[in-house]
Amino acid sequence: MKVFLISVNREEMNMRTWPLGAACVAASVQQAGHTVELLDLMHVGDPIASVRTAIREFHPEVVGVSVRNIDSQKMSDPICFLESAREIVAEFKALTDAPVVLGGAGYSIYPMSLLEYLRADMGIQGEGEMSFLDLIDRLEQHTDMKGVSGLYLPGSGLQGWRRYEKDLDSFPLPDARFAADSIFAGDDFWFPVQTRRGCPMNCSYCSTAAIEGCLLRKRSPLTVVKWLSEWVKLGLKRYYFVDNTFNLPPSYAKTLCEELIDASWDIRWRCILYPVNVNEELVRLMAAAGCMEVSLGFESGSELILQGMKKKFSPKDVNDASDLLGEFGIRRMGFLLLGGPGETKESALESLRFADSLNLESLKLTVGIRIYPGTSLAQIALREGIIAAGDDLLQPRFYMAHGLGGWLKETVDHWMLEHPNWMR
Ligand code: B12
Ligand code: SF4
Repeated sequence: MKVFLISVNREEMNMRTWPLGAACVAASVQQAGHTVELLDLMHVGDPIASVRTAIREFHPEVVGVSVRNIDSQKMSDPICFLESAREIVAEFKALTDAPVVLGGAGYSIYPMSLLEYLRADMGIQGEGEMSFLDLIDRLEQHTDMKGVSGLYLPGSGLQGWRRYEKDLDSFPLPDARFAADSIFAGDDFWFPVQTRRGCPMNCSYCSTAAIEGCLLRKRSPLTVVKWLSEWVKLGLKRYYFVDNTFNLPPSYAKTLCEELIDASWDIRWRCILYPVNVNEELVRLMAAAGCMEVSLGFESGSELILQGMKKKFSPKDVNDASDLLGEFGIRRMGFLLLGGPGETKESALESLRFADSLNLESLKLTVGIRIYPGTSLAQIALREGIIAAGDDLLQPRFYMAHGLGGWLKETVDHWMLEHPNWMR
């Protein structure tokens, strides 16, 4: 079959990205012997014109649409990205009979409401490698869709329970054919690499369980290094480990670093750390393996707020991790999430002072927390009347502690004036 995959992610950022999720699905489709093309609209000036050209030149029999970001997650200036995605789906529907199948992180959070909103033919919640192939086979053989794992159809909903592949090594890794030439130009591109999926940490506001599930699943470190070697050969020197928690489990993180050290490549990488078990042995290995920056998502400096967010670390853990990383010359980008349940002026100031005391290289502040369906934050917001029962939360809705909004915004603005390395 001729399969066209398109990433509709249009968020503008300083950092260039590559649609890793769509590329993983494309690799799986290619390995099964289908013809596949991938178009990343992030780097395209006129998306509709690109879609028309693709249909004219490729004549797809199935179209997969990868929806990653729903909105900017900014309470003060919420930008919803769904309108352009809807136009793109409409263009496909107008110009071809090929079924349009949704997937991706954003889609997985809203499998039914986004299917209806974007007016697509079907959607697959969760990882696409197996389910999308199953779907293509059934389309090819004209058999019915009952039982396709994670598949949603308009009107009838879920067709088969989601399955989570435990051994990620069984999935092919995307190759350079799916990367735009532009990512090889310049040295500001951080090539995304995923070693693990799923997160068991269950933070109160987080949507990751809907996207990847709660069970941590891995690729073997050897497979990861083998994959990286292909990209290193092509000249890519910067990598971004997009795993939710690079350091969990610690034994995996250490083995991966050791493999990278053994490979002796001249590469640099960044990753996301969960501030527990960040000890000297790990940080030393990370630094030796090429880690130059970590995202340290501590979100608050108040013990009470951290407990409310269901974080399993204390401000002291964050402080210790941050100091160690600093000692080994690893840049630290911190994250604060202010205005959640229980937040008061005192706790917000405690967090700002705490972030200040860490002397981080940079800090991203978010004021007001985006409410995602199925989270404990959504339950709290419902109880407090911030959202209504039945609100699918597709249009951005935010939690802000009662009476704190205006004060918090002004206070954060004031602190930012004095901290040029802080951003929103
Ligand atoms: C790493 C990351 C980043 C990095 C990206 C680095 C890079 N070079 O790529 C950075 C820091 C830049 C980033 C920025 C942002 N991010 Co971010 N990010 C992530 C993270 C942790 C991992 C994404 C990833 O690469 N996953 C690995 C790939 C393989 O998985 P995947 O894309 O989900 O694909 C699989 C399935 O979804 C499915 N699939 C994908 N496409 C398709 C298509 C079809 C047809 C099918 C059937 C299946 C399918 O199969 C794939 C393989 O199994 C996710 C959290 C998460 N766990 O998903 C958040 C996440 C995607 N980010 C999010 C947000 C909000 C942002 C920002 C808007 C934040 C901000 N305010 O600035 C920006 C936007 C940036 C942009 N340009 O899009 C949200 C999106 C929520 C939403 N739906 O709106 C997430 C989900 C985090 C969260 N829980 O809130 N991010
Ligand atoms: S550790 Fe990160 S990915 Fe995991 S539940 Fe918490 S916020 Fe989500």
